Amino acid sequence: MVATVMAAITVCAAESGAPTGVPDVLKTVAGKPVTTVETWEQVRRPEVLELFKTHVFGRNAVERPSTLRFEPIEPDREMMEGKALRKRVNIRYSGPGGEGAIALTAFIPKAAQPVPAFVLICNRSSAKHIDPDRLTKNPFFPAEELVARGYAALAFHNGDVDPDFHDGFTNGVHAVFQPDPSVRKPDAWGTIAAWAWGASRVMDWIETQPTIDRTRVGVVGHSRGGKTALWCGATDTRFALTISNNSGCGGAKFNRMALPKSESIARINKSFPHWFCTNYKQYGDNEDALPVDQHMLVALIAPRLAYVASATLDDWAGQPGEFHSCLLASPVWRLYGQQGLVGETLPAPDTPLHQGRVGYHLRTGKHDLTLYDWQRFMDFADKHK
Ligand code: GTR
Repeated sequence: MVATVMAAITVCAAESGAPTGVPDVLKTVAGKPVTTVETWEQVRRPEVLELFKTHVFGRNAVERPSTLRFEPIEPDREMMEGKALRKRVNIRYSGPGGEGAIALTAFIPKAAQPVPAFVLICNRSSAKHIDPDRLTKNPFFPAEELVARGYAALAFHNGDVDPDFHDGFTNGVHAVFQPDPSVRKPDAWGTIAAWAWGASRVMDWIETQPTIDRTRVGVVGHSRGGKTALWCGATDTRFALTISNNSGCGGAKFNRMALPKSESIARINKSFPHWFCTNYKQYGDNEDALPVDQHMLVALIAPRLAYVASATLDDWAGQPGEFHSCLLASPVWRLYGQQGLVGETLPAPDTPLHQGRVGYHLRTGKHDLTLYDWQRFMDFADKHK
């Protein structure tokens, strides 16, 4: 691990010195340098968003459907020794291909003022990882800790939006809005885009809740959920904070970096053909042809808060690549007169970088979402409120 990290740091240094072939986040497609917030917001940011839709995640068939409605699953209940109110709601929608529902669980601390919130895109089983009854408490979703620190804890299962297997887009939200998969275009939304869409529908519900401060909501995801959180934060500017934990390839990991132990675009498309749009397939073993790299995904979050977390034993996610994207995205925050990532090289394990509006930490341990990670996310959110 140390050797991999050292080798990659050398690559980082070489690349940040004189990047060759790396798409410049602050240069328009026409080759013009972007030197003002106005040009970023009106020209370059829309271009970058378009590039990710066309080549990576695909284009949503629908945004907020007119059929969207919120239906309580059961009456609200006081939980956590009266410290929180639990709300369970089905976020329902329908389209030409049928109906869908996302079961949302929310624990909202009792407070005099509306509270900030974290929304977890849960890519592990709901029963063990969300458990609305809190008989099973899993650090993957430490609702009690979040509530104790004044945050509402919200979670939904990604599979409610679209089951995580390659079925040719005949189930889940894809089939609700595009019942005939044979007419899918090469830039039609994949499963990650669908999950991100689900998180946006949770935000639609949050906007109806007077006890939650909608201006301070973070979206959090781990691994495939971390890729999803980044795409959600990039596409839905209502989220004030975007947190990607161990997101790796297709998430925060910079592609144009020699990290042989980490997942490649070819590999991810082979193992998970449904995650990205069809166009993304052409970049397997052909990363240099991709008109974006993942620092541009992080940059789409600016000037809002972004956070990337890695784990020392998670070579598959390519820790130095996750760090490098934060570094190369940071000039966009500087355009706003803000600090992006404050730190030049991959920090020592368990030494979070929280000073700027792009946070980063490398946790000791394996690929996972742990209480340590959540505590650092809350520290960062506390610091930058
Ligand atoms: C792996 C996959 C990664 C990551 C991970 C996860 O199998 O290769 O891209 O998303 O699964 O979601 O746990």
